[in-house]
Amino acid sequence: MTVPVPPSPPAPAPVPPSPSVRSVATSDADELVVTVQPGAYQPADRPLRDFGIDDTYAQLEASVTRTLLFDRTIEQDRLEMKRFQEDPKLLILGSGDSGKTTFLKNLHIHLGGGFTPEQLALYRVQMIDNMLNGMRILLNACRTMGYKISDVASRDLVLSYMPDGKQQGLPMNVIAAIHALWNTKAVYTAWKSGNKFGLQDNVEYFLDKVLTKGRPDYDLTPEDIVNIRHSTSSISETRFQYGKETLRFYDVAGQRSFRKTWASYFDSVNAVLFITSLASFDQQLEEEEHVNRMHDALLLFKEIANNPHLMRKPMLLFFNKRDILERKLRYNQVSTYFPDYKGPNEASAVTEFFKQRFLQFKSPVAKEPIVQVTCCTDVKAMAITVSVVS
Ligand SMILES: Nc1nc2c(ncn2[C@@H]2O[C@H](COP(=O)(O)OP(=O)(O)OP(=O)(O)O)[C@@H](O)[C@H]2O)c(=O)[nH]1
Ligand SMILES: [Mg+2]
Repeated sequence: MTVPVPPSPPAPAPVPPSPSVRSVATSDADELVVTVQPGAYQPADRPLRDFGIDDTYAQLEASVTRTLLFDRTIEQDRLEMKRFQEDPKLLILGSGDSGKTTFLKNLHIHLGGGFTPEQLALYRVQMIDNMLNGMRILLNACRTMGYKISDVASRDLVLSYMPDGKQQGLPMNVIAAIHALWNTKAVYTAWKSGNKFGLQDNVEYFLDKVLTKGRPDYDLTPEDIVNIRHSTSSISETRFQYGKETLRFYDVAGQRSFRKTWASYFDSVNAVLFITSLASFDQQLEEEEHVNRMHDALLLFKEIANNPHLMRKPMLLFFNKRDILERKLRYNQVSTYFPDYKGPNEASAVTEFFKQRFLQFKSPVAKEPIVQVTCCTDVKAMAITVSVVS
């Protein structure tokens, strides 16, 4: 018996290959997603029903654009991941106020070609804030320590002035008041004891020149920018081109409460730069006032240097703020804070002492760290350090 063969259906019209059209299967459906290069698809090229889409051209174009964006994001993510894996990455660690962000600013100056107008405007706000707050902290310290301020009008003006948060300068009467107060014996005496009440290191730099730097028409210099203090509160990535390579630097927030966020970076970085402040031997932590900052930095270094993800990676160790150490040693004894220090109260011997204290915590499997004694606010001298790091 012969079974009648039904007539074959008409063969579908062959679809001409087009480089501008491709199909992508989505992960969760059999659905065919069509992506078209922008402007390449013309409705006359192929009827919409070829795509199984019964729709208007405008709707197709809108869906195509959406899909294209999605598709590009996947492609961009893949490329970004590849670049991330290949680019050298350096993690900058250390306690709060040790100079991590200041080092990064030097990278901007020496590798990055400077700052944008938006960054400069933000730095001006921070500089004005540093000047005003610096003087307020000094005035409060004078009250606590019983140093009498005779210029009551200037004091009240500085304590009551309310900046708007976007201030690019100070009013002339406030500038004059800060200048007058800065030149009094009471404020000077309080400033010398600044380590006892968490005074920022940059107060002298800015208040010495408040008459010019406080004005709204003053142009910031690179030196001003590296002296500004604004504590970091999250991890940021900055990329610099160095020859053919893209270097990625990660600046972290150094205060204790932020340190748990660092660990997620340990695995992927290629090297660590640990910065410690030599000026911290007589200071207490901002976040925990009974803890000496140098003791905190030593314990932190011990933890970092022996971390299983980091201990075999190259490490740079900066002893920063050598200029402040030199100044402090004129009126402060290291042995008061580190009774086991028996050497002379002089910068190079003290630096060597701290260097040995840090290096004793180095892991036995680690390579010798590259040690530099730095002053991150000395922009010219930092050019050499920046080239060593890069
Ligand atoms: N005189 C002097 N000041 C420095 C030096 N390095 C940094 N500073 C100042 O110290 C202050 C703190 O520096 P930052 O770079 O903000 O410190 P950080 O380590 O980023 O601190 P966090 O963001 O809180 O973790 C700023 O006012 C800097 O200008 C230095 O070598 N000498
Ligand atoms: Mg910082």
